[in-house]
Amino acid sequence: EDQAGQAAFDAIIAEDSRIEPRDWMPEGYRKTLVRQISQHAHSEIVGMQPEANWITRAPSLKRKAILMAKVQDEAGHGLYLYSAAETLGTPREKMTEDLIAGKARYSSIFNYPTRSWADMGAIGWLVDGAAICNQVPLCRASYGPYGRAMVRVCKEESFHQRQGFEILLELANGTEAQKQMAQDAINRWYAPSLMMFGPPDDNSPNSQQSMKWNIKRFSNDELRQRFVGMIFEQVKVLGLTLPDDQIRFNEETGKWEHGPLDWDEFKEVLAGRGPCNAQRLARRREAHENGAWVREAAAAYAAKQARKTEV
Ligand code: FAQ
Repeated sequence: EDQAGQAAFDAIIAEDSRIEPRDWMPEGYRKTLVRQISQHAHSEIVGMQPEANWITRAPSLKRKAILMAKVQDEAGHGLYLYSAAETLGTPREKMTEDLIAGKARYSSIFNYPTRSWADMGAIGWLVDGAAICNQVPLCRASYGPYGRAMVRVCKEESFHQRQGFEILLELANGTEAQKQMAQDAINRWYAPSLMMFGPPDDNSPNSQQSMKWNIKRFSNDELRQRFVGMIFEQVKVLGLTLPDDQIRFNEETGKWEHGPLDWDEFKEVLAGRGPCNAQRLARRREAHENGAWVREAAAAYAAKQARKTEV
C-alpha cells in the first residue's frame, strides 16, 4: 500500500497539484509540514506580544483601535495554522505544550524588544513586509490546508504592512524628534527582519527537500534579496535610510545584494538566548495557565452538547 501511496504522492507533486489530509504521504513530508506549520502558528501567537506592549500607549484612539485589530488578526492567523497542522495528526495541545516547555521554535524576530511607538511602524513595514514576501509563495504550498490558510493570512498581512508604513510616514514627516524615532526603529529592525528568512542557503538543511516537495518555492536567500530590493525603494518614500550602505542591485546576476548579517546573533536567539526569549515564553506560559478555566468550560459545554445529541 505504501508503494502505491508513494507513487500517487509523487504523481501529485510532479503535476504540481495538492496533497489533502486524507491522501497518503511520506512520513518525512508530514513531519516537515508539522514542523513548519506549528512554528509558523507559534510565531503568530508569540508575535502578538511585542505589539500588545504598545496598545495601552498608542498615541490616539484611532491608532489604538487599529493596533488592537492587527494583534487580533495575528491570533486568528495562529488559529488557522494550528488547525492546518492538526489535519496532519498532531493535536494542538501537544503543540502548545511543546511551545510553553521551550521545546518548539517560533520566529527569531519576536525575541526583540519594542522600545518606542515607532517600532509599531517598523514591525508593520519590515516584519509584516518580510512575512508577506515569505508567505505569498507559500499560498502555492503543495499541502492544501496550509496553502489555503496562507491566502487569507497574506491579505491581512498586506493591510498590516500598509498600516506600519503609514505610521512611519507620519513620523518621518513630523517633528525632528519623531523623525529620529522612526529612523532609530528602522535601524534596530532592519537586520532582524532580514534574518526572518532563515539561515543562508548553504546552511539551510531543510530547504532542498522542502523545495522538492513544493512546500517552499524559493530559497531563503532568494526571498531575502527580493525583500531587500523592495524596501530599498520604499525607504526613499519615507525620506529615511536603511542601516546598510552595501545594498546594491547586481546587474550581472539580476539580484539585490546587502551587507553581512550577524549569524552568531541569530544562533543565539534560536538557542533561546535572545533579548526577550525568556520574557516571551514566561508570558505565553502565564497566558496559557490563566486560560485553563476557559478551556475546561468549553470542553464541559461540548461534552454536554454531545450527550444531548446522543439521546
Ligand atoms: N526563526 O533549514 P532552514 C509572522 C530554523 S511571520 C527561528 O532554512 P526551513 C507574521 C528552522 O526552523 C514569522 N527559527 O528551515 C507576524 C530550522 O530549525 P528546525 C513566521 C528559524 O524551515 C508579523 C533551522 O532554523 N513565519 O509570524 C528561523 O526550511 C507581526 C534551519 O533553517 C513563518 O514561520 C527564524 N527566522 O526555513 C506575526 C513562515 N529561520 O525546524 C505577528 C513559514 C530558520 O529544523 C506580528 N516558515 N529557522 O529545528 C518558513 O517559511 C520556513 O520555515 C523558514 C525556515 C523560511 C522560516
